[in-house]
Amino acid sequence: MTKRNLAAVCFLVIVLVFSSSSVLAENYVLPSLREIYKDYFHIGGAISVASWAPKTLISHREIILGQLSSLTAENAMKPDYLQPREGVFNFREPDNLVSFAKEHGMVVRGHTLVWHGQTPDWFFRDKNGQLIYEKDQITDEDRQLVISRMEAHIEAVMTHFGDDVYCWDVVNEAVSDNAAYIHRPESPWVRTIGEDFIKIAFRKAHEVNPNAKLFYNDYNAVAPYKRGRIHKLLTDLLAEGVPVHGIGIQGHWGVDGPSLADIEQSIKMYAELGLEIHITEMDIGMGDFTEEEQAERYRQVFELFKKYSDVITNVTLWGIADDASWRGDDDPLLFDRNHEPKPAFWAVVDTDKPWYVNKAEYTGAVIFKNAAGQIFGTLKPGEYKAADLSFSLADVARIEVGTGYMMSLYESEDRTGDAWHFVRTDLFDGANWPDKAKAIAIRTISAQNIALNKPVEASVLSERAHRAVDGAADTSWAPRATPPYWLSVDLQEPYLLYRWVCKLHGTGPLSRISHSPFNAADFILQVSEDGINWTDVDVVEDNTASTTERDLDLIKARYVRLFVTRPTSLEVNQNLVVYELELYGLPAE
Ligand code: 9MR
Repeated sequence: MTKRNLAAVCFLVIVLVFSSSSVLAENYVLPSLREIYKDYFHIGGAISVASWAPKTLISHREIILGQLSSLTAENAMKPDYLQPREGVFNFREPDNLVSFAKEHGMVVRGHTLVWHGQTPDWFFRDKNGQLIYEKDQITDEDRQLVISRMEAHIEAVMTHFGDDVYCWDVVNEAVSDNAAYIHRPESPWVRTIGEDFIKIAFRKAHEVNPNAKLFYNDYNAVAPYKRGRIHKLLTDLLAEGVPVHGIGIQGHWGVDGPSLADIEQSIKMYAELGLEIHITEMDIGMGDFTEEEQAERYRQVFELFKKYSDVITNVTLWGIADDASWRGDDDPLLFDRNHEPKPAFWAVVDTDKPWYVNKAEYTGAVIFKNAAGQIFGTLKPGEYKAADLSFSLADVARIEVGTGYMMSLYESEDRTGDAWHFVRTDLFDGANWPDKAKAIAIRTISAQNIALNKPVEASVLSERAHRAVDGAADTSWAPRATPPYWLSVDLQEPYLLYRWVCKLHGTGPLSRISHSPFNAADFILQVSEDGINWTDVDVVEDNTASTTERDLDLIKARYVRLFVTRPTSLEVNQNLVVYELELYGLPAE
């Protein structure tokens, strides 16, 4: 279709796109992960109740009540908290956590009895106050003293909480990161008691409360460099009849790793030992990835957990919302700093669907706000006559269109004639809309990258140009030539583009940094309907960002070209690297 034809059917396109992912709707009931996953596993969260920390049990109460069926004290059941001095116990805050859980029908995971971290020195001092693990000669008396303290701590703590704490991370992080050892050699427990401290701890815990499920908990428990040694430790303990019932896989992960294959293989390895599996401290740091990529990663991981829900019985997130995470700026959780659900939350609501579909099913795909910014209407995908709406378009000052949807307003009730299309989030003046718009259609639009594996050409290094559209994060089109030069994609049919993404040098597997002078500095996105005449649609200048991600006013294109005039910000290095050019749009017909 030529431009003239387009005009002939009065296809008016007015799109003001801006990409803030502001809250879609305040007037809906958030789905509950606790309910959604009740036939699979507990959904847990680490809660901060420690006297020295912000109390998320209060500040994040609504999310905790709505979403969780299992609570872990982030710090308040660790040895330094419970027994800061020998015989002096501090149960007040953890008791509050336990009462809260009981009141609301939640279980409590105990974390942790024996660890090298957050454990006071007094455990390891002899009668004279000397640190036993610093001695040249450790006597049997010294060893027995440390064993008796460890056992006394286990006894006091497990007796105090009784069956209110249904499982314990009896031993935490005892396996070395160094391939030469199984047991972390520098652990004060190993240095005073010896490697047997693990057996002694589990046996004591079982004796104190035979009902409690006893876990060994560790980080990097799915990483090939470490999991073999964790597996060996557990195998040996089980062979000796030590009462270990489960493995806690912490799950402090990233968007790009560990791989699903490593996670799955590890689940199988541990399950084959007959152990129950808890994911005990899950969070997925954003790194330089987008919220959408984080969401997709959460979706995949939860999909895998569901597949193994016969052995995985608890999935606990290490925190509640990004404003209270030990990972600081890495925003690794399902709720943002304003306690609003992130794409990652919506992704796990139903792992069979994209996050934005799940979101739209609850919030509506489009929300309508008045001049005061209040929501007075939402619409799910579908077709509507303006006259039938439960609210008046006259009140609309602003609309917000969810990712993956397009709203069209039509001049006629039968949706022929002029139409205005809105993609993503839109600010608009309500002027004349009630008179003009007689019908509304809200449709899903593809959130797929339409450049993926399409035919490409380039003015230089053409034989490698396909690497920029192959979807692989580690293959690139990287010409060394005198600019300007270009790479063009044939979309094979006309599209209305609404967004483009360009992944440059810094996104590469060896760099992964958000800004770099090696990233392309000046480049232009051009479109064409015939592959001959090109129009500039977006100009990027003085760029150092590794990922360029920009919205476009809906623009029709069959061919798209990346035209590069300055391949880096450096005089001395003129090597361009494009890992991926992604294009998003709707078929123009
Ligand atoms: O989240 C906990 C943080 O508030 C503490 O400062 C930190 C100190 O050791 O411990 C964090 O929790 C850790 C958990 O107990 C064991 N696995 C690693 C967790 C993150 O560091």
